[in-house]
This record gives sequence, structure tokens and C-alpha cells, in this order.
Amino acid sequence: MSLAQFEGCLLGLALGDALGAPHEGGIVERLVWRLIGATVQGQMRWTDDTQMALDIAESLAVQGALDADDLARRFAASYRWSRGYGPGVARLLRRVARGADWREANRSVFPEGSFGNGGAMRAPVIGLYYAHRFAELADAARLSASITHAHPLGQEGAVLVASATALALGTRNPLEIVRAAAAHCALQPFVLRLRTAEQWLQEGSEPDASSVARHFGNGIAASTSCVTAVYIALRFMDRPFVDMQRFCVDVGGDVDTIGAMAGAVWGAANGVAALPQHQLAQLEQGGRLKAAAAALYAGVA
Ligand code: R7I
Ligand code: MG
Ligand code: MG
Repeated sequence: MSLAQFEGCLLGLALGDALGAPHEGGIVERLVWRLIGATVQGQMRWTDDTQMALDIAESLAVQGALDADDLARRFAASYRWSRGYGPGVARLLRRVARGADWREANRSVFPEGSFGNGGAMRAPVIGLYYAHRFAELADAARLSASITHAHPLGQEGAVLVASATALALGTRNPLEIVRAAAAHCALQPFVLRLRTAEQWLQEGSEPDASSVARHFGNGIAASTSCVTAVYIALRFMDRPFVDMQRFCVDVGGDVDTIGAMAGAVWGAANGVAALPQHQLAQLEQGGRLKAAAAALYAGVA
């Protein structure tokens, strides 16, 4: 476990997010992102995926522990329309900003809670923070997701992505990672997909992007994007980041989020020096992301 891996994880997440954002959504969303996808200095902007990951990292650094109330306040304060939040979470966070308790707000849009991938896309930070306390990781991932995602499927995605990130800090063996991460999952949509992912990794088969999308999904639901992202990160672990990112674009659908989760796991395994430096230089707020990684690392080292 090294600082370079923590930086690789957060910057890999942000880079996957920013590079994927132009490909997300329908024609309207893509046109809007053409207008707002760069800062005034011309740097690539990232979306809600990175913002919420930063919120968790900065909260953990300040509080020295996972504090759900502090996290809810930060999520609500950071909310900006222009970061492309999921529609349900956008409403929920505006309620929290007006004073609602997240424990009620998290069922105010969808009665069962959201099963979107918004709890999972920020979970790599939980993986970094709890890697050396692995027994506590699953509960922490669920709690961090539950502020906006009360649905068990939304939380299972967070557990999977946090586990894969934590495991990638300690081993570069894809099969070991997929098996240990799958051991944390109990819900059928995850278990079945993870079984296929393990099989593909084991036999070294390389299905094309449309086949990956067909089997695992490329949607906004946690159950149709988290296994996709973890599988892609593990398959491309020993190959260049840009090859992995291109594959995410080809898989299509929720490209920023699949790219963010895959980028985080890949970055945790390979470290910041392995990321494409020319693209990193184009990324907004790189200094803030590195500082957040350093503060997180200082909290666990
Ligand atoms: O999960 P969430 O934060 O969205 C994250 C996604 C990522 O792709 C980001 O990059 C950003 O673009 O948004 O936001 P939610 O609004 O909670 O969930 C996303 C969507 O999933 C919702 O807007 C619904 O379309 C769908 N969804 C549900 N639909 C019906 N019933 C989530 N939960 C439900 C549900 O219970
Ligand atoms: Mg996004
Ligand atoms: Mg997305």
C-alpha cells in the first residue's frame, strides 16, 4: 500500500470520469457537455462521480472516521447542476440542503431507495481507507452509500467496488481480486455476473465490448455497471490505461461511471505514474485530488 496507489486511485477515478463524460447520456446530454465539459482554462471537467469521491475523502480526512452526517452535509453543499448528478440524487440532495435528514430523504424519491450506481462510483475511497481494516469495509461501504442509496442493490455495488479497490492495493492477481470481492456479494444480479467475470478471467477469453455490455450491462443501475467496471479493470490491469478507457467507450452506456470505477481500481493497482501524464495534465483540480489522496494516506499509513 503506497501513496502512489492512493493517488493513482483518485486520479484514475477522475480521469475515467472526465474522459467518459462526453460519451454519457443521449444527444441532449452530450450537446450540453460540449458546452460545459471544459473549464475556462480549457481543462477537462469531471462530474458527480469525482465530486462525491472527493467529498468522502475530504470528510474522512477532517473527521478521522466515517461520519455519515458530515458526509450528507458535504454531498448537499457540493451539489451543482453542472456536474451531471443522477436525477433522484439531485432532488434528494436539494432536500438535505434545505434541512431534511438523509435518513428520510434517502427514501423520498424512490420508496425502496435508489438502486443507481451513485453509491458505488464514490466507493473506491472507502476501499482505500478500509483496506487495512478489511473486516469493517463492507459495513462502511454500505453506510457511505446509504446516505443517497437506501436500496440494497445500490449498496451492494458500493461493497463490490470498495472491496475490489482495497484488494487491488495488495495483489495484482485478477482472479484473487474477483473471488475475494465476490465473497462480499450476496445479491443474485451481482453473484451471477461475478461468476461469469471470474470464468472469463480464468480462461483468458476476451469477449468484445458489445458482448461485455450484453452480459454485464452498461446502465445507470448498480447491478448493470459495477461488475462491468470491475471486470474491465481486472482484464486491463497489465495493459495501458488508454486501452482500458477506449474499451469503456466501446462498452457504452454510463461511460463516465464505468470509466471512473474501472479507473479507480486500475489506478489503485498500478499507481499514479502509470496513468497517461498528458491527459492528467489536462484534468481540472489535479492538485486537489492529489492532496485528498495524500490526506487519506496519512490517515491510514
Ligand atoms: O445513482 P445516482 O447517483 O446516479 C448516478 C449516475 C451516474 O451515471 C452519474 O455519472 C450520474 O450521471 O448519475 O442517481 P439516482 O437518481 O439515485 O439513480 C439514477 C437513476 O436510476 C434514477 O434517476 C432512475 O432512473 C434509476 N433508479 C430507479 N428507478 C426506479 N426505481 C434508481 N433507483 C430506482 C428505483 O428504485
Ligand atoms: Mg457522472
Ligand atoms: Mg455516469
